[in-house]
Amino acid sequence: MSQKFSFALHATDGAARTGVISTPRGEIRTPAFMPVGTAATVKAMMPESVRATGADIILGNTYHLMLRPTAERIDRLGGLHKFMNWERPILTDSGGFQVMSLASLRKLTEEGVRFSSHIDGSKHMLTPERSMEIQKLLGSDIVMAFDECPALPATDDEVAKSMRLSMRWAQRSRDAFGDRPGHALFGIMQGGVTRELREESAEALTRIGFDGYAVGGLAVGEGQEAMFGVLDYAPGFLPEDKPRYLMGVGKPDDIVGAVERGIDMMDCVLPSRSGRTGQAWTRRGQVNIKNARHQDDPRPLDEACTCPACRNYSRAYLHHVFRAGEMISGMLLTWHNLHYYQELMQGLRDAIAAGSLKQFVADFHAQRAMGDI
Ligand code: PRF
Ligand code: ZN
Repeated sequence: MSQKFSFALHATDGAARTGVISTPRGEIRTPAFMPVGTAATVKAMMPESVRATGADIILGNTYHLMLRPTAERIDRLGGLHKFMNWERPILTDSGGFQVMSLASLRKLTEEGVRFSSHIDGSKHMLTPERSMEIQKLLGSDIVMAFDECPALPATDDEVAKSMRLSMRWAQRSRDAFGDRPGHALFGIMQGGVTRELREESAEALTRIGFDGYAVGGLAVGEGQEAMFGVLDYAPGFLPEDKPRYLMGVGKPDDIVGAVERGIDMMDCVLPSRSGRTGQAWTRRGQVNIKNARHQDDPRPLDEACTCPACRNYSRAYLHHVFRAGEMISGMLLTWHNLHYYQELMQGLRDAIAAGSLKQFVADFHAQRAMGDI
């Protein structure tokens, strides 16, 4: 019985890895994609449907839940898993990144960050200690250290100062988290696109010691080439025997490139958010269901896809319900997109296990180059 948190690597192919993270709430097959459930729901999806797409773990947000309905209320109601009816693992982000992108009147100090809620303007303070407390009240299985993610472009000096603050916060997060068997704490590497800063950050985190390591501070406007440039070396600075999580990534081709470079976990709002704005992701690339070319098309989005949107509905229907503003539009496209993402992850895991990742990636790009049907 594995009641503790652990990571077992099963196979590697080049820098890519496949394995299993074991937690008391179930196993997470890696490389893993985590759908985003910001406000205690993966928008437009029932939890059993999220599971049916193949997700082993979802992500929740400290920032949103502390403001509404509050971490204390979720704790009184039995924790986030029970509250939202998702029994499997949940990873929670620590809040700093969302404060910087969503809150107003932010004031950053050594202590933490003071801000006004984007919902009602109420004033709050997040510190490493408070973030650890909130994530504990939520009952998170994988807790993220409290960090700061500078917006790029920034000077090397700004990125270095911010990274060193995040490393001091990482130590405070570690101290405040304490020892919680079955729950994991992940550190977050920062350092922008500067190799020396990434290396310094990785060393600081490794010295503190975490159950897993995230690569933060990427996909913030630097572009795919610069991001892959960092991923060519950054995962190699981290312990081989711990999971590596690339935060907030990405498009299907970002995911494939990150996995090729040694990333084990990712999350992104893209499949769920774009499902609600009429964008579908398929083997052949992106499809805009709003486009009039679909209005008489009796074919499914993707005849090879086994999701409910593709098994039971035509492009003409998906086009119609989107145009009519019907709720089933977001439900069906989100389901399809999450199904596509999870199938991509399964394909990556199988290819790594078989030692055929190069061929898988070549096929992936060749199919996309063909364009939509
Ligand atoms: N830090 C945290 N959450 C994040 C990021 C980060 O750097 C990113 C960057 N892509 C997304 N989410 N805590
Ligand atoms: Zn489908």
